[in-house]
Amino acid sequence: MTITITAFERSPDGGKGLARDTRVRWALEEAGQPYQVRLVSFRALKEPAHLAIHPFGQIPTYEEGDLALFETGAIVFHIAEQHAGLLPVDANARARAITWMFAAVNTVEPPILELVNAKLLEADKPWHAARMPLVEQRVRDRLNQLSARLGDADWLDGAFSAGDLMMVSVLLRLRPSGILDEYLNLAAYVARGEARPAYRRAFDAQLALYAGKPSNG
Ligand SMILES: N[C@@H](CCC(=O)N[C@@H](CS)C(=O)NCC(=O)O)C(=O)O
Repeated sequence: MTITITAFERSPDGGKGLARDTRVRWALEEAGQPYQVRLVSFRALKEPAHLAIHPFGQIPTYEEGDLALFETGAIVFHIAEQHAGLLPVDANARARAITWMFAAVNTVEPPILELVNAKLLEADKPWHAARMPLVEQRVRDRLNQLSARLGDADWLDGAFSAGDLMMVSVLLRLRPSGILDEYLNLAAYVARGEARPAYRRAFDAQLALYAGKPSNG
């Protein structure tokens, strides 16, 4: 059955791989599953046809036959459950990998998003400069903990899993801030994720769509 995902018609990052379709593409590449992409404009995101598959009017979505999914955590989990390579076979190791997926989107991504949004949407507010150190500290608090847990391991829990795929994807959004590079082991962890052939294919596929196109629209 054909898998169709959605992505921005014009990505705000111009193809730097920070839009969340990249993590779904990456999971599909790791799983060796072909897919097609339907591009959606910002206006169409909020129109009934798209809202029928994504109640919050966002990308990415995932469609396969009768199944329509939204939320990257759920989509990557579904892909990992259906195909080998992203979740360990051992039941306890599998449960731990799933725990890391939740940790990525539920515990690590929120302070990172707060930072991204503060820079993007609040820079003109009179309280912006006073608030930024607080927002950055929340990110560093989480990274201190994650960095301590990762130590000098390659991946979070043994072999690479969907937990790492989600965590690396979440951390990537921090790179432009420079904070990621304060943590040598986390920066190396992200670079290991980016070096995976499946990630490269996913990144290149989204870049090919946006290269040379204006990013706003
Ligand atoms: N929690 C959602 C977040 C999805 C999300 O924020 N998507 C962004 C693109 S990366 C989007 O569609 N933004 C446009 C909008 O919210 O209008 C997920 O992980 O899938």
